[in-house]
Amino acid sequence: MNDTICAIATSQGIGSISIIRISGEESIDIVNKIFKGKDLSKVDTHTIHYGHIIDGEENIDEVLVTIMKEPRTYTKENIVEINTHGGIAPTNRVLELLLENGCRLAEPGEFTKRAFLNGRIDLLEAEAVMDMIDAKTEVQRKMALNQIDGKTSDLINELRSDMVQIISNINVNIDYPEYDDVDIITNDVLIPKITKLRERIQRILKESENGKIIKDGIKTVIVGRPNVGKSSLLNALLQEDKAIVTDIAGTTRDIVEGQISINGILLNMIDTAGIRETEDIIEAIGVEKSRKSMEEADLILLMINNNEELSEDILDLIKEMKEKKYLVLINKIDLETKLDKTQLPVDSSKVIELSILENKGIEELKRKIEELFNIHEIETKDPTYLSNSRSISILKKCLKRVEEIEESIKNNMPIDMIELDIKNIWEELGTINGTTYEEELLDEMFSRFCLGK
Ligand SMILES: Nc1nc2c(ncn2[C@@H]2O[C@H](COP(=O)(O)OP(=O)(O)OP(=O)(O)O)[C@@H](O)[C@H]2O)c(=O)[nH]1
Ligand SMILES: [Mg+2]
Repeated sequence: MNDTICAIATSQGIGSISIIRISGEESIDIVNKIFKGKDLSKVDTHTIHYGHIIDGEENIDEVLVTIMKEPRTYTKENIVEINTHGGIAPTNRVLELLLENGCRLAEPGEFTKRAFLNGRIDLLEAEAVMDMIDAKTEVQRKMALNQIDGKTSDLINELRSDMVQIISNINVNIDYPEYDDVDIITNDVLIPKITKLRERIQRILKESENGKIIKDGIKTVIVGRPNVGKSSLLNALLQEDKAIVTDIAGTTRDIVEGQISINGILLNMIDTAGIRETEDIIEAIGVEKSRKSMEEADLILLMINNNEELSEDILDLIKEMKEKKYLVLINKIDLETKLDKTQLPVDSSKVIELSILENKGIEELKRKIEELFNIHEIETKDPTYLSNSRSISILKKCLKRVEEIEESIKNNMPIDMIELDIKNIWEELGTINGTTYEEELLDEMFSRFCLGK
């Protein structure tokens, strides 16, 4: 039997109401011991009751108590919620009384963990609860809700049921090879089924990029040689003087960050130290950081100066970032043109001309970013995507193994071996929504939740 847990579910500070949540077999009995108004053990489920919380003779607070009896509750256990006045003192005093009367303080995420362990929600749905709490934009909220409603789990469940179909097809062949009416599973029959499965996984993974963008935003790094106007661009986008701007080359030495939103999608902007060879130890560390942020970026904005000739090191930078999404920004077009654009080894659709000084080109830059990441589509489509790195990495592993099976079939591997492989992948996929799970994973995952959830 689970012990009875309690926690303050609302954020702690001054507010008109605080909610203390209690879950477990004894929750009604425990609250009944400190409640004056009526006998809570005799009330109907899903009802609200007015009264006082008392400590012996002393009245502590005037409250409303909600009684929800299992199984139709968040945790599938008896839940009581006490609405106290929302100050720190009354809330803490009621919490202390609950602890003195047999409750244990819940760990972060423990209510949701119980909801999962008691089979009310699966792991993807549990993770989405946290995403909903963290949601800052409309599209983040919609994506979290779809996941809470099980739409994301359906993606995985459908994949798994396709696999069961394949496994049972193979089984019939192995177990009853003499039956005439059973379609004999030959490689010719199997290959298209596996290919379909692979394509489906690939599609889910491709779309999960949108999920990651909705959830984490687009990590956008501005790089280039010193003094080209990188910090000026950051400030212009943020519409505040966040980074120091001077005409001295090497002004920015550390990373400067800020956030803007394009149609509800967050752009995490990172301004970096201008890249050049330098004897200055501090600047050199900054340059190293610039290179590192390029590696981690979802989008690189390489800025060059219209008023300078193209240098070898810019060409090197372009080579380095070709694997990534990038745009080349030619800044200072208000000054005399010394740059020969035709020497740039990039497609002209990736080049934008700017004058930050004269506020030119910034809207075009935003438009290009929108295009590059299909932000319009992300914003308008119903967002059902895998979005957390845990599930995406499991699915990537499964994709690799499905590809291996495709190879094995082509090489005529015995069918019972293939069946075993497919079963293993089916099990692995189950770890995404927690059909199978390890204790350690649960501890790690739920510890990231907030208290009282
Ligand atoms: N003429 C002109 N000057 C600009 C423009 N954009 C920025 N500047 C100037 O260029 C100088 C350098 O700008 P910053 O934004 O500090 O350049 P940076 O790339 O961040 O430089 P580091 O931090 O040294 O790498 C400043 O004097 C800016 O006012 C522009 O479009 N036209
Ligand atoms: Mg700078």
